[in-house]
Amino acid sequence: MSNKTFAIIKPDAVAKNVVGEIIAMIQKAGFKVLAMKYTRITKVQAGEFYSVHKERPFYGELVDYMTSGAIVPIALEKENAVEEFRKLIGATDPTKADEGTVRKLFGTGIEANAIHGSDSDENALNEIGFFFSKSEVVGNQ
Ligand code: IDP
Ligand code: MG
Repeated sequence: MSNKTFAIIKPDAVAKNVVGEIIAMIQKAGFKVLAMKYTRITKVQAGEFYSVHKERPFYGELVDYMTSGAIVPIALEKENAVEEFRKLIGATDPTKADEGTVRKLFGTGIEANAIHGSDSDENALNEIGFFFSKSEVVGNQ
């Protein structure tokens, strides 16, 4: 089992200037940052990243939203990382997320929900590879 997961602080949270607060929450929860950058992606990249959702009605809007501003992709490590991180971020819809979760605290809607978290070990490794080359990830040198 992999102990890695992948996060993106999404454009709404970056625009709210809460990147530091979110990273503090992630670190306080015991995750080690393996790689991180402040960047922006193209529509082609966003479309590829979210290609599993291409048949969903919100796909086009999701691509527009994820390319609307800066994002902060982060590779993370912790025991049982994928499941632990999904607990830390809360439900997709911030109004349904548990108190104290990242999405409850910082999300503004079902789309602009502040943060992404991988949903499986396999996807975590693929998503880390989508944003970072092997040598950029701590421990992979
Ligand atoms: P997740 O991020 O909690 O895993 P997914 O179902 O994988 O949720 O959806 C990916 C992203 O697509 C969500 O985080 C959110 O930004 C957006 N999204 C999900 N459902 C909806 C919707 O019903 N309307 C608009 N955007 C949505
Ligand atoms: Mg998902």
